[in-house]
Amino acid sequence: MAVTPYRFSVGPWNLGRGADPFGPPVRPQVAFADVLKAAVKLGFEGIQLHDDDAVPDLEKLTHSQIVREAEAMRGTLSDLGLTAEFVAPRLWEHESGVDGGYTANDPAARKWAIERSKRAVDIAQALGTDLIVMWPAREGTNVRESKNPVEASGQILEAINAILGAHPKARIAIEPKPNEPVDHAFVPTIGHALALGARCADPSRVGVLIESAHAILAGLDPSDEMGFAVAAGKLWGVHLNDQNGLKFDQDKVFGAANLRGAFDQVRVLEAANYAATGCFIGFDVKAQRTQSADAATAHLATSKAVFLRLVEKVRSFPHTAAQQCIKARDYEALERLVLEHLLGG
Ligand code: 3MF
Ligand code: MG
Repeated sequence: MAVTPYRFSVGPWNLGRGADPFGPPVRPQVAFADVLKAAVKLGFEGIQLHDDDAVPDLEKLTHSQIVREAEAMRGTLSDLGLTAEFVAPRLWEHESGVDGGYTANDPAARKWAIERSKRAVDIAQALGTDLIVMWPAREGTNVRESKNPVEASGQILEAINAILGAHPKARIAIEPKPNEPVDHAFVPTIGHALALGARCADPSRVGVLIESAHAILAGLDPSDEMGFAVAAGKLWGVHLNDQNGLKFDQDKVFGAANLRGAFDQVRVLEAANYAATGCFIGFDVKAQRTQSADAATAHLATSKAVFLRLVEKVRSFPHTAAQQCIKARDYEALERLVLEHLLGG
């Protein structure tokens, strides 16, 4: 039987300018057309888009202008053999979203957030995808007493229902993250995301997108988070990357901090036959600040190469020997087997 190849995707923000909270940009902005060229060159088929990546300045446009621009973007992508994976409403950069969108204390801001999310559904439909990614970035608090967590769950649910109501085919993948930019986020883990999905108007249309680093920031194992979502039939996207413990969100190259952890994630994806679902392998990785502009796509090439090497490692894993170790409850022998295999022995 032929093995379904993996499909890879990338977002324009992964070709960043190298700015961090302590210093300005060090590389010129990569023009959108060049992002697409780089994606093609690196063998990525899917483009992940924020609503305003797909339709710049969308807040200044009418509804029909937004749809027309999104349709034009679809043409631009398909001319290059690319396809839009998802659209994510970028609520966290707009002044109305300063206190969060769906859970803002100001009712006018909450209304804005829902309206903007519905526009993201229109953009997604015009781009030919049903998938909306919801990263609830500022849906949380820096001062715990500033919001009511019971009300916040209800407000997020209301937003989910509004998005689902915007189009009968719209599907949402919630991308949880425990902190950054807020201190405590209301949707920190896959368990929270799935529980919200189960309570919405149409649970069949809500799933999750798991980012490795976000799980690590929550003190969890990304491969177990993936396994939990797979068991529920809800793993609709991944943002593979790496994270060196509990720090700022590093978006390191996949496998760069914990190669065994990366192997374990690929192991779950392989066991789930993820490639056959048609869902994408996305990388949410940042180029290092020291990287020169002409080499600032290497982090993507390396992440993809590491992923494919790890697929081979999973496929060539000595399963029978592992089963014998497990049967004998000799977990030290299993540990050795895994490490030797990863070391190439
Ligand atoms: C932040 C993220 C985001 C989301 C993206 C898609 C900027 O930690 O991971 O990347 O992935 O906005 O929703
Ligand atoms: Mg991400």
